[in-house]
Amino acid sequence: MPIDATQDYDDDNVFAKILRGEIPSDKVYEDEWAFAFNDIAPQAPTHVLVIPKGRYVSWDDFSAKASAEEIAGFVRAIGKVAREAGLVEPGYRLLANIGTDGGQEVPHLHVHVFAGRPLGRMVA
Ligand code: DGP
Repeated sequence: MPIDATQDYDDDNVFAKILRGEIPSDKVYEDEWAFAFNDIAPQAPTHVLVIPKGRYVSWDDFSAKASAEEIAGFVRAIGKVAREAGLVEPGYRLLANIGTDGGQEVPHLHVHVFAGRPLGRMVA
């Protein structure tokens, strides 16, 4: 069920539990600002989720409230995940779903990293 991106942060969401180590995940990267792990239902040969360590419901929440340091750290972490996985060539796709029409299901900001096959031309 897609979520309302304007809701308050829910500390019981599944990615909060992954961050706290309460449920397992297949970690691929971690630093001060971000945590990255393989998606449980991959839609491409590589399908990684990168999440900020801070409590942000969505990209909207994050872009409005996060500090410049947090934003820089998160954006750099996404780039690092892709570089360390060797994705820069032949390329990859980043995607963040936001709110009901965006199809966001987990109320903790996450950026999808897709790669490993030609992904085609993106159309909404
Ligand atoms: P979105 O629709 O953008 O909110 O995508 C949520 C993604 O999160 C979806 O691709 C499946 C993934 N996901 C949901 N629950 C879990 C989980 O417990 N572990 C992992 N690794 N991924 C999950």
